[in-house]
Amino acid sequence: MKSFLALAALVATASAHYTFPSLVVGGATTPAWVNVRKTNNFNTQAPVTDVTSPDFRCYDSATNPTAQTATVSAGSQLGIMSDGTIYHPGVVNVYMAKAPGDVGSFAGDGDVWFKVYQITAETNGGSSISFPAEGVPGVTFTVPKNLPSGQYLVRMEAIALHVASTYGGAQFYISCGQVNVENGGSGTPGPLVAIPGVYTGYEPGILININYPIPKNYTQPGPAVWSG
Ligand SMILES: *[C@@H]1O[C@H](CO)[C@@H](O)[C@H](O)[C@H]1NC(C)=O
Ligand SMILES: [Cu+2]
Repeated sequence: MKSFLALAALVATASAHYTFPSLVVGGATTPAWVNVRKTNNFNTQAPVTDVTSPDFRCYDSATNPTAQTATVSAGSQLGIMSDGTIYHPGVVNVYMAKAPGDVGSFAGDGDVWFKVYQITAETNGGSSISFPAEGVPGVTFTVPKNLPSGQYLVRMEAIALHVASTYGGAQFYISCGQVNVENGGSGTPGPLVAIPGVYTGYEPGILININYPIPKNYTQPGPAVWSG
């Protein structure tokens, strides 16, 4: 009985966490880990907490994954879907990086990442803070219309802030999908950042107590969104 309860508790804990194994292309959710590189936590669903770790990029050092590349049109809707919901309170950033050639062999090294989408927190002068990304199954955003055609990594980053009041407490749920963008434009995405490198972990939106005192304002981590 005791071991059953321990197992039940473990399962309950694990089920509260999440991965992002699917894209949503043309309104259809792709099967798990087909167009998204399989992450180390595909079983445990455990987050990354070290923003300087090489695994902070695509969290796939142990799986050595290959993925298929999904075709999307610039200006169209692209989604990223979890295996449940974004259970914890927090915020979302979506980054992209252009591969010089085939994205399947692109590691994403260097200052190549730009932000295409975010969901931040809503504050109210210290009387309340809310997290629109909390509890949703996934996110959908517009592939920037002026994004040049070519192959890209798309990196989902859901930052859970429920225990973020000490350094390393914020939990990052991340994965990288592969897309081939068609019908693109001639924009110049930026600002460009390296991942890891984009955060130190001391940003006010990462090292934060969301409970007390209630934050008066919230600063979304990372560069501004490039909307093309
Ligand atoms: C709120 O704004 C102040 C002043 O700009 C800044 O110092 C602080 O870090 C911000 N807090 C958060 C949680 O973003
Ligand atoms: Cu958790």
